[in-house]
Amino acid sequence: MTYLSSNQLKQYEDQGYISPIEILSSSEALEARKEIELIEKKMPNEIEKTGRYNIHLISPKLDSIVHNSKILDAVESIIGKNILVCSTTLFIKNPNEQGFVSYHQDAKYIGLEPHNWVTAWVALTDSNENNGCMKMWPKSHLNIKDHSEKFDKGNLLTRGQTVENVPEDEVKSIELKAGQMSLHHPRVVHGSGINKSNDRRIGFVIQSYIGTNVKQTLGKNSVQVARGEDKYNHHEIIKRTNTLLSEESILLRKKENDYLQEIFYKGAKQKSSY
Ligand SMILES: O=C(O)CCC(=O)C(=O)O
Repeated sequence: MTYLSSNQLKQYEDQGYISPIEILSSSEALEARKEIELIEKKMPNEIEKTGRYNIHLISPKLDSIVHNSKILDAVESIIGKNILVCSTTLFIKNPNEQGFVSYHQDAKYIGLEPHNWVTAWVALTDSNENNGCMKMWPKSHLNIKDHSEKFDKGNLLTRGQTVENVPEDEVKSIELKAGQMSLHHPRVVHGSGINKSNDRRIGFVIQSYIGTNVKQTLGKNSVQVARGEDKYNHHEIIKRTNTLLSEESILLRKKENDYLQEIFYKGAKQKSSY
């Protein structure tokens, strides 16, 4: 099954990303935003900072996006028909906050090898230059680059990992409407600026969809089988949720998020404020 045109697949191969891809209606995106905001109201702090990972384990609406068949059809054309989901991240930028993301490559710190995986960035609000949309450096996915670790205040990345000297004139802004997504390669250099608008910018990032051959080399990631079958058994399989904020799912998410913290800070000299 495919959801991507041959031009889009060629764009992924040549440039390291595809955008935009239509996934949700604007009302479905709004429903997901409302579920996030309900969780924020019911459990303040639960999905902030180190809690921003794996919301799909406690929220049926976000779970249904992770298992959305249009997304999986697109992902299948890139990594093949056996697809695992290994984690998700909410990148929320509120107005009047200074959150930004330094230019980086996901593959440098995430421990997933080989790079038979892809990240889906689903816009739950419009995402544009004014509110700090993603920016990609085309063709930067051909090799791994050096990063420095800056730990700047406001940097939403765990160590402020930064690829220096990115040529701004080559970088492309990835503007999306609520409900659209981009797909990016594990090695493409990307980042984003601050939100200068009066509303939140919410990206729900499925990071990542991995092929069943992919191992976690820095620690442990549990997974859900999104499509096909897992013949390799490299990871523990965890359940999907159909109940908002069930006690069992909150505990499971906490355990998974603790594993992620170990991966993200492996060998780091300090921790970020996020
Ligand atoms: O949402 C952002 O601005 C950055 C997200 C990001 O770095 C990623 O999806 O890998």
